[in-house]
Amino acid sequence: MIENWNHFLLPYNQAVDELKVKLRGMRKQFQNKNQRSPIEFVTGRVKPVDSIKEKMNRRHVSEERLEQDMQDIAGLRIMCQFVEDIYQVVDLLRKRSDMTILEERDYIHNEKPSGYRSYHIVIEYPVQMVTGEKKILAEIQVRTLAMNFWATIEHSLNYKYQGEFPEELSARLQRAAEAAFKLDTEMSEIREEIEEAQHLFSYGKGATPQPPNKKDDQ
Ligand code: 0O2
Ligand code: 0O2
Repeated sequence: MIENWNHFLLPYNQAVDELKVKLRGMRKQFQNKNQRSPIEFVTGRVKPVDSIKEKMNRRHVSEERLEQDMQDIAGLRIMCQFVEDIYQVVDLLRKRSDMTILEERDYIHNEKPSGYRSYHIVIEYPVQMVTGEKKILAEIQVRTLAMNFWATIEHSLNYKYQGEFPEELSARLQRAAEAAFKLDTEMSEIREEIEEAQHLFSYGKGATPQPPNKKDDQ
């Protein structure tokens, strides 16, 4: 019986705080090199206790198995501009030595029946506690801004309908998900133009200009 949830969740809170700093740091490093970052922004949360209990009931997860069987008690989200950025971010995460990737789920090319798209990674992450090291699981969801827009709206509608969408609404959401993906595809196709414009725009905001075509390898 978990008697003190605050105590149980302490390493998860610490992991989310640390991972937010680290993932946001990746964005800063790109900006510092005057390069476009594949990461637009990062959010994170520890699953509220009520949601943990609800998911335990729904999935028949016992308290003894909670740490191993609920992979998203610590949840991070990385938002990207382009679909290609998602795979660049995933590659960067694979190379890190401060986390171990346990699972990857590509819901971008294998979208869920709802229309949901994102790339999910489950990591094992060591947290340094005063009592020693504690390895916890965390889920990182990597998605485009368009995928995030769709998922946020669909998630809030879920609260209203408790997952039991009327058929018409469900079909509309699936069509909206396809439209969002079409937007992502279109944006990828004009990506070079967009990147050039964003680079010029960042000069205007005081970034140090680089000579054209200079490979930025510092
Ligand atoms: P809701 O209604 O549940 O969406 P700071 O570090 O101070 O800039 P802060 O306040 O810690 O920011 O929050 P942050 O990092 O902006 O993100 C909090 C939000 O992240 C949550 O919103 C979630 O929507 C979202 N989030 C991030 N990762 C996940 C995840 O893996 N799963 C889920 N379900 N949500 C995630 P709220 O405030 O909880 O509101
Ligand atoms: P929260 O905190 O409300 O976000 P399953 O739950 O069986 O689909 P599994 O194996 O536990 O899946 O993990 P999966 O599918 O890789 O990831 C589950 C999480 O992905 C969900 O967390 C959502 O954050 C997100 N997700 C998956 N499908 C959908 C969807 O159709 N719509 C939206 N908006 N989000 C989705 P939880 O558990 O719902 O918790």
